[in-house]
Amino acid sequence: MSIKEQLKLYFIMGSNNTGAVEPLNVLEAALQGGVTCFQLREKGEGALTGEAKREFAQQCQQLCQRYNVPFIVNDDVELAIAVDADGVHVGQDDMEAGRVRERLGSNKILGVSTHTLEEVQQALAAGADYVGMGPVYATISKADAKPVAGTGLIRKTTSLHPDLPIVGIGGITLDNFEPVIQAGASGVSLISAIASADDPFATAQKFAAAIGEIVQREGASS
Ligand code: 3NM
Repeated sequence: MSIKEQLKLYFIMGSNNTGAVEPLNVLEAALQGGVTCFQLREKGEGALTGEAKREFAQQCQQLCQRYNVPFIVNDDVELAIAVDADGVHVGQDDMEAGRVRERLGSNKILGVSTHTLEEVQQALAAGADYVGMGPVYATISKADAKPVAGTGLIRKTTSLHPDLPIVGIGGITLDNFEPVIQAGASGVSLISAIASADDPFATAQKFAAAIGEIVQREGASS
């Protein structure tokens, strides 16, 4: 599967994103529902550290392997290497992307959060496989999120770099994801729409079906 295909429905979760529900149950439901990529993002209040984080990471990884879905670690390059994750995602305030690529080698997935065309260029030069762009809409899941960006940069970047896999992030729901794909993103990345859903399985399934439809429609018309 190409990276663009893997990015279609990119679920992000930490152990503290699922309220009273057991996080591994939410992840398994999401995988059964059809998420195509998973990122472990262990951040904020109550986030696991040390050995507990590593154990949780391995439990998530085992589930992802069972469903044949890439397991990406947010920010923690050493953890990713220790568990042999499929890749790493870094933001602009994390380890510099070029150094991450050096640590990971060439056969792992590297994703970088970008907010300007210059950051996109830098990410490409550093060897990024895909870029994340957000927040497209207002988000409650990231305390230090930047101002809402809409889909403008996704559109601009798509026209300059049509082959670059892009994923939109921030406040994305079943009701508002279409413009993100229409702007040129390969997929959507989200936490709360699935992690806080009453039925994560059904929600992931609806996303997967709806995104599949629109990607096909956009592909046919371009
Ligand atoms: N990064 P939700 S927004 C992890 O703008 C993250 O780079 C963002 O969570 C960015 O789907 C965000 O619940 C949070 O809004 C996404």
